[in-house]
Amino acid sequence: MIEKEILAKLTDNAPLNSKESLYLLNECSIHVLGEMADHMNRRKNAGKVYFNVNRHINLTNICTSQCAFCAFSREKEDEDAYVMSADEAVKNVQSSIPLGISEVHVVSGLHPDLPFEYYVEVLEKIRQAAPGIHIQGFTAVEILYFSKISGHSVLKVLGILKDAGLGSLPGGGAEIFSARVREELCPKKADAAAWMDVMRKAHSIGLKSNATMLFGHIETPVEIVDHLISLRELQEETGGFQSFIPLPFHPKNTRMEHIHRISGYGTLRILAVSRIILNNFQHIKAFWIMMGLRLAQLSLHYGVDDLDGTVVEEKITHSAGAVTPQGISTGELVRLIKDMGKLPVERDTLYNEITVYN
Ligand code: V47
Repeated sequence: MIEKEILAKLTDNAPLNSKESLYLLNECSIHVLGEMADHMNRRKNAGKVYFNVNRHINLTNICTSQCAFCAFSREKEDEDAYVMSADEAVKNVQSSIPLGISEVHVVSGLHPDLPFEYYVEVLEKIRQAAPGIHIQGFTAVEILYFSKISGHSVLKVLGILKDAGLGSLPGGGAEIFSARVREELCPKKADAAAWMDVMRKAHSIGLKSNATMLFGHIETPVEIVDHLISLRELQEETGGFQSFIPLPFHPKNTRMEHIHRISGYGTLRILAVSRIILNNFQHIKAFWIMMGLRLAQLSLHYGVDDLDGTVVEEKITHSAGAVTPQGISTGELVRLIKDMGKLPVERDTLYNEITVYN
């Protein structure tokens, strides 16, 4: 009965309520979920699967946040703590230009003493050295931190960064919005309302962003559904989210090593449910670095229409035990997508099509 009601809503592109969403997450068969998610995805994106050629840069691993799920962060005194100079960041970008990158993705720890001006300098120097490359940088949590260390309002911080070359915001730092989970996993981190407020302000000045959800740890199905519905409501208000990226938790080398990694089955269910609940998001992205290539490939039939990416270097998940390669060539990605009967499309950050691989 409830499945019938859900199907009727999906046909009308009407938003599902919490009860219907929980039914999908907890009870609905994976086959039905896959069918619904794939149907919705095909309606939104036809058979296209997008990818972009990008490079991730993590300016520093020194972080005051000390989140329990993070294996990347270090204290200043640690032997393997590092900070890149602005010039080193530029060199990293330049070394990837021959690989055809159209985007650089900059996310870092909350460093205790780097001034806000350092981040502005990084942007300006990257823009100067590589003017054609879109800079997607700084999670909402970093933006709040910049506001704190600079004394500027969030809106002013965003304006300064935009003027210095920032093109859009990544979706990190959202974790799970539940206050209960944040209290346990990341008590020092900005709360859900603050994360949303940064996104609202970024969207209001024309900066698009992504959104994420870290799952497969201590969250409950209700908390997953609440997270997704909160994002859908904010998207209804601003329309500024481009894609949603569910991130499966990697426990290795974290303070939560006792948790078993979520199964491929569980991951596919969450991807499919995300596609179905987020009916006003155009794109659902699989970060194959965290999911593994094979599962990411399979996810293309469970609502995913975007694969990130031909990354050259990734530190956050690899610190937490990911065994996926650090990067993948465009050729490999194209083959992987075609093998699933889908049409590979290289895109830029704002989803303009660069090459369609017919
Ligand atoms: O916020 C940290 C997650 C995020 C672990 O916007 C972990 O296009 C799994 O947000 N296991 C940062 N996940 C990365 C991120 C991202 C990645 C790719 C694309 C985009 C985008 C954004 O990584 C953090 C946190 O949720 N994370 N540690 C871990 N052990």
